Amino acid sequence: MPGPEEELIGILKNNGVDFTSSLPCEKIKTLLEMVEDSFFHVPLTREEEGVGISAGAALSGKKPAMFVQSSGIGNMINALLSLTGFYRLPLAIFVSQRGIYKEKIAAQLPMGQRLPMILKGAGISYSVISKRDDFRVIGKKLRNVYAKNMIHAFLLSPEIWENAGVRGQGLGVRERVKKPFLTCSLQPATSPKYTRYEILKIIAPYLSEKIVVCNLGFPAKELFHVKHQPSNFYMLGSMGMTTPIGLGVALSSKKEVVVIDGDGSLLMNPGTLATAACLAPGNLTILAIDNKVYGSTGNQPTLTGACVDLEITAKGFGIKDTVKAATKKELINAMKRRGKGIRFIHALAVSGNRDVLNISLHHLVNKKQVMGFIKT
Ligand SMILES: Cc1ncc(C[n+]2csc(CCOP(=O)(O)OP(=O)(O)O)c2C)c(N)n1
Repeated sequence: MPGPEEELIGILKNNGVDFTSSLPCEKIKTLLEMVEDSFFHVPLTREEEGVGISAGAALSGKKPAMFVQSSGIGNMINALLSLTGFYRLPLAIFVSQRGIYKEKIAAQLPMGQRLPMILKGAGISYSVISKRDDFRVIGKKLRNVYAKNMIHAFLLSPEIWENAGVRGQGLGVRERVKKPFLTCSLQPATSPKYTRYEILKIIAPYLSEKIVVCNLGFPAKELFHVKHQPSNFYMLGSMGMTTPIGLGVALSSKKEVVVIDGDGSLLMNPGTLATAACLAPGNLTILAIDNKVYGSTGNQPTLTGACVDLEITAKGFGIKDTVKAATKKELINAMKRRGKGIRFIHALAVSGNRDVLNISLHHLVNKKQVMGFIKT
């Protein structure tokens, strides 16, 4: 008997899906591997971008399908309504719905649980797919999407993939054969030595007494484990907001601010580097830990492994003080040396997460502690 992912891929193939794109969720990492292997697939930097790419593909006669997390729908709504819906273009959206089944991340609840109401309010039809039995409806709905030029969302519960046994290759990105357009064209001047966790350990002494705004997922959990202090703001959701939050604090406080961002998250909102460069608060350091993957959701490649150099990107947006760091010495020097303006540290990392416990601090307590620190 095929696994649920294989069954779903079969349904998509039978209904002519020929153009896919995705931004990962940990719960569907096996499905995403199979999608990438089975269809033309575009790895996205932001879910909203996928709505535009899918619209372009539909204009060329393709049958697009997207694979995203429920939080990603929040990034898509305007484009779905004023582009896809407005021009009556077809789009099937497979949504990994979080916050509804054995959810461990509290920040997933507000968006995940309200998703049906949000779709309803937006006039977007959806099907709840809680179990494999519910797959029966997918074929019919897909035919409608492409025949009647509709948007339809399939809300996939994490329960579907539970107990499905050993599935997919389960390989990290490094072992997977890269597609030709994902081959690396960049020759890094310096090569990564440490994982994100090891980098956090190296830089930890230089974070003391600073406001630290940390990227969601494993980065926040690892920082909590390596060096918790009342001035650390841990993100638990809102991917792409790390640098904007840090920028907001730096513009409103005299204290030193260190943003610990990730390549995937920074690429979701790269325009924030332009805003930061323009306003240039001298108390802001952006440390981008670049492991070339979405490390928190199963090591799916980001485009820093293909064609993007984050340091050059920051420079291009106008940040003058930038540096690459990979060795211990480079990382320490980068953290120690402080010019007058805003600074961007491109920390090169190897992929890999440390198996640490979840953050045992309520998010509102965290907020209170950070606000208390900023006031002092
Ligand atoms: C809008 C949105 N889309 C997708 C996700 C799922 N998600 C959580 S963390 C993460 C990966 C972040 O990657 P990166 O910033 O490179 O950090 P890393 O985990 O690799 O250190 C993703 C895709 C999310 N939380 N929100």
